[in-house]
Amino acid sequence: MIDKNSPIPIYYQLEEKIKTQIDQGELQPGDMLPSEREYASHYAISRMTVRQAITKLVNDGYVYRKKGTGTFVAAKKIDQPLQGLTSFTEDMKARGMVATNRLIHFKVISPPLSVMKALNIDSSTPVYEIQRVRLADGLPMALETTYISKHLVPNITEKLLERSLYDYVENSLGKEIGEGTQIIESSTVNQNEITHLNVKKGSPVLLIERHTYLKDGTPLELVKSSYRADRYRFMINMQR
Ligand code: 16G
Repeated sequence: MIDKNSPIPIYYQLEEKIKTQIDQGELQPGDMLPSEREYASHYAISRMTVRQAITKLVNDGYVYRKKGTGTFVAAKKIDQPLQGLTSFTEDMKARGMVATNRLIHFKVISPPLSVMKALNIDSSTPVYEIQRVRLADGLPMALETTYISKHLVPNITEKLLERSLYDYVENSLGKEIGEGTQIIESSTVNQNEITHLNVKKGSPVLLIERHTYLKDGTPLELVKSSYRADRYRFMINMQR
């Protein structure tokens, strides 16, 4: 029950209660939450307080509101470890999900300065610019733009981009991927991300820039991705 004499705010008690129900599986992804009115009368608290708790849960990605229908439990966030240098396809496979890709654009360009620097090439080196939506079990997770030198990774085709790029580099071209660096920062979606990630204006995203190198030190790729912050969390193990 809710303890009205507790110094813990009532909205927070309700929020924690609903969170526990979600974590313990009493409320499953896709389930509709009771209405504000039902919560209010069940716990004898005000609707304003209920709204405050639910708004907090919406902002933290636990539930989402559907206009004119109600509030629903959101899909669980994916916890992505930051230790290994893995591909999207491998990440999804590791958690029993199926990765698919939707190709947005694919062309050969003359590289802009930032790409020249990242790939250590000059402006005369043609570069593939690939934009794909990465989906897990059919749900869009990230919008990813990859720059990769055409000389280093030749013969990329639309068909191939339906599959794993790392698999092509390693198993078809026989090149060994060595290491990468990654920068993660927060932002909100732009118009392109709203369209392709199927989210509302103002939704949070995690912007990731990855620089990947082959074992011999040659820069392999520059990748700029926007991950849905309501679907993804990054996890790091720390030792002392
Ligand atoms: C991940 C990588 C991306 C890489 C891709 C290869 C991040 C932020 N990005 O999405 O740099 O190009 O995997 O995936 O993790 P694929 O082999 O499945 O095509």
